Amino acid sequence: MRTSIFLAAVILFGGMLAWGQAAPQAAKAELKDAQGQPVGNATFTQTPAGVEIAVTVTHLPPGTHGIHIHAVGQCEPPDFKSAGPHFNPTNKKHGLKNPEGHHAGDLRNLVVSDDGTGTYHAVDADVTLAPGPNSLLSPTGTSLVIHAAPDDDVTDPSGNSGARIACGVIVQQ
Ligand SMILES: [Cu+2]
Repeated sequence: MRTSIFLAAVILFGGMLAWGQAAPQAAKAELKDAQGQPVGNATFTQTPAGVEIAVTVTHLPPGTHGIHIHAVGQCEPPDFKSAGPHFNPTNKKHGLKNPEGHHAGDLRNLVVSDDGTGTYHAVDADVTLAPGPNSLLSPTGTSLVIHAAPDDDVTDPSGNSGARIACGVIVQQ
């Protein structure tokens, strides 16, 4: 009896240790434009409510831009097609306002001021930094992509947000 309690405690403690090691708490992405120039960075922090995303950008066209998490951790300029479609592990339709949505990688728009700078903050409840299907740190990776035009939050699968103008691979910090 005493041995089995001891064993249970060892297994529980070992499991907690393994979980602690396996669950990253932070990630980052360095954003570059189609010419390969740095245009900002993003941090991703695990919280109980989801992944908190903080983005700072510079040297981008003023206005409203679609911003999403895309399904592949590759940012090959100039078109960044290598980043794949929106991160969508649950096979939903695109758009935060789409009744059949939304992609886990869908985010509300980023606003860039007249001087080309912008800051952005969001919490994405549909993704995690921990292992699993919704992980931003999956084996194929994920990336953060900024588009030329605003996301209309309904058009599947892209939000009609135009060309990809900046991209950064999301990596564990
Ligand atoms: Cu996108």
